[in-house]
Amino acid sequence: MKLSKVNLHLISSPLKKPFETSLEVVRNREAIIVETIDQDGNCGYGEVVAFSSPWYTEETIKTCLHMLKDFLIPAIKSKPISHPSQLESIFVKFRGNRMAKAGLEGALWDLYAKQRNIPLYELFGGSRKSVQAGVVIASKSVTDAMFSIEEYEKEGYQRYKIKISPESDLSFLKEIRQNYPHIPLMADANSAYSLKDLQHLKKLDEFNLMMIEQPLGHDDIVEHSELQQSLMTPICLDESITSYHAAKSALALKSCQIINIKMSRVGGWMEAVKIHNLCVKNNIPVWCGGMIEFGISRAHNLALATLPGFTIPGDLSSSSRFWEWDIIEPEIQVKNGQIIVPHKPGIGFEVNRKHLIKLLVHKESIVLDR
Ligand code: OSB
Ligand code: MG
Repeated sequence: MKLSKVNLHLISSPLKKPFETSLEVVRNREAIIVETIDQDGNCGYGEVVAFSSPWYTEETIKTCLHMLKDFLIPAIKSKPISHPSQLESIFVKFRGNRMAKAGLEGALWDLYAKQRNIPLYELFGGSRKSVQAGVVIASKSVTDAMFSIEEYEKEGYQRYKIKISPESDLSFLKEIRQNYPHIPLMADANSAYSLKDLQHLKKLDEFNLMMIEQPLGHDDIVEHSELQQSLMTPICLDESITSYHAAKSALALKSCQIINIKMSRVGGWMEAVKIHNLCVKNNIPVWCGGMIEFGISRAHNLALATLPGFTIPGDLSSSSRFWEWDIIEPEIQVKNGQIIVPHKPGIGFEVNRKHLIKLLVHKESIVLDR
């Protein structure tokens, strides 16, 4: 691929408003924008979406910087690559650290597609011209959540996801269903329950939810299987699906009826597409999860969601959902509940340099040729 340089941009931005989950309140977001440059000056972009602390996965922005600088980038420096699919065998000797890998892998796929002058989704068989938009409501106040739904309704979102916990679930869901009996609604627990809550969880069946996401342990597959047998509402797994093999186990044990695919959580495009193909073969619908990310990661997600198995609206919302300024041009826009997929080469969006510099905390460059 005639690589010449990798730039790592550490950026930081406050969220428009706090994102409140059962585990953590996110007020500020850091990310690493990975920029790979070839000898002709083409640039590819990826985004590392680990959080500043290890509340969602074990990785953090700092562990990812360490992995990129001390292992992943040196590995592609010592072994020149002609195609991004080679990363799978180059990275195999480094366990885990999937978000760090996904950030670099994404940048190389974007660069590769740009070198060939084709949209990235075409390399993976994506074909959808627009994707359905979904939004997440993450507030501990019912009043605030109701206000948010009213606002998002104006953009026509096709699916609403609320964050729940055993303390607040029934009051939130009752209030929402009283006011919006028919909106496509799902709930994400981020592991807030255990099997002891079985009788309580059964009460959620009456709210006509599209699914309940990751009710039990973040690393569990077996107990979700037990729970699914007692619930009418489909279970969707998020945190537990860390790889193709985890997805295979979940399907074998019937632990879920739906899978949330986040390419960052599973290590990048290749693993995400393998999980997608497995799910298509087994008639398991998938949707594209979000990470409160900036536009680079959202652009990759948008491309991923054009694949045929992505039949449920994902966590794909507008740039303005989280950010005063996003770092891509144009920003991601939701119109009538849809996001148009750009057909320009690579991820199809330009980097907004002015905004990137405004959010920049630290930059490092690693030279690859020679
Ligand atoms: O559990 O799906 C989750 C955001 C950060 C970490 C975990 C999750 C989320 C979301 C998606 O719910 C939010 C978004 O980016 O739209
Ligand atoms: Mg989730």
